[in-house]
Amino acid sequence: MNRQFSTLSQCIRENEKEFSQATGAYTGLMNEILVAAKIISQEVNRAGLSVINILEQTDNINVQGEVQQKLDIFANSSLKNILKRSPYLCAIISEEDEKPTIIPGNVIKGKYILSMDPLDGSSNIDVNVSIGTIFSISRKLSSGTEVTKDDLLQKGENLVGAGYIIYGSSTVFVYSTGNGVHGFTLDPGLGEFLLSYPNMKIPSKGTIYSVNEGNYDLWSDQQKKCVEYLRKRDKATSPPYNARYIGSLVADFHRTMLKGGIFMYPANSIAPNGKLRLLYEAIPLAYIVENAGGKASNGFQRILEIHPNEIHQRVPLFIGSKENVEMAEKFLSGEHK
Ligand code: AHM
Ligand code: MG
Repeated sequence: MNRQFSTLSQCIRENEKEFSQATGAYTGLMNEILVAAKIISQEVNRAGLSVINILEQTDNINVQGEVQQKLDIFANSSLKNILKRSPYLCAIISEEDEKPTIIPGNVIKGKYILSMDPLDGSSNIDVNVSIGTIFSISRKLSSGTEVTKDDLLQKGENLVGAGYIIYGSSTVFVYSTGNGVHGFTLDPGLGEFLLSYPNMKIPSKGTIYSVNEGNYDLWSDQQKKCVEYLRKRDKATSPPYNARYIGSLVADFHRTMLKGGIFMYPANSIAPNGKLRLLYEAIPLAYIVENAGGKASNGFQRILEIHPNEIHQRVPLFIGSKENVEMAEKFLSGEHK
């Protein structure tokens, strides 16, 4: 049988050829992430088999004050064990670690910094709901022997690439280096990610909204009005919206990429900056969605223009189809009533 397919490694290599000054470092780094993704995928798929051992919560509390589960720790250490030995990286920022990991031998020669949420949505593991890894890659700006605060806290506009891996009914790896967004599905038999979503484009408008409405009472009046508008059945010009909320960011985002619509995690009176983290959740997904023709905002400003002040900073997130995100922004500014 003569099957025509492209693997993720082939596409990454071909992508490198488009940059005349490429040294192969980025390709090398992506291949290391890819290996870690396969390891995590295998472990996530086995999680149901060893419910007691793997899913038992550990006593560790992460920097966000949440109970870490064993698979979070497994994903964090799998990625870090591989990436710490990478000659291409000088620092790793992880949701699970209070401080950035600086790789001492690489501060001068490692030209990239990786920010990641190793296993997002981990409270969903024990109910078989999709979970995911989110990452972004930026360049070290300074040339000295230290990784500076400015190197670590860069705007999303500076990214060199970003991606996410969803561990769902299949494992899908989606990434962009600023030149389109491509998705690959893991063929478990071959152990290879095969191109399944070439050049992904998000619809300019969708009919799905995704938000935790359990927080309704805590929202601003403008936020309430926005969701009330989406729930109205008597709009003459638009089809009615459907609500979908998984509570697992990568899964909610992946659906939004494919079907269009809007995912929101707004500010509320208890969490004035929302829940999601700027550096390793909002920025990478904003980079992906913009490269697919969509939009990402904190309600007032483009996510990729926000300058992070600290590595675990939170940000309200409105992400998805361009028209839907613009509509939400109009509600928040009071322009749309
Ligand atoms: P986590 O990083 O601790 O896994 O939390 C992030 C998750 C996201 O996946 C999801 O979008 C959000 O939390 C859901 O929050 P809520 O339960 O408040 O709706
Ligand atoms: Mg997370």
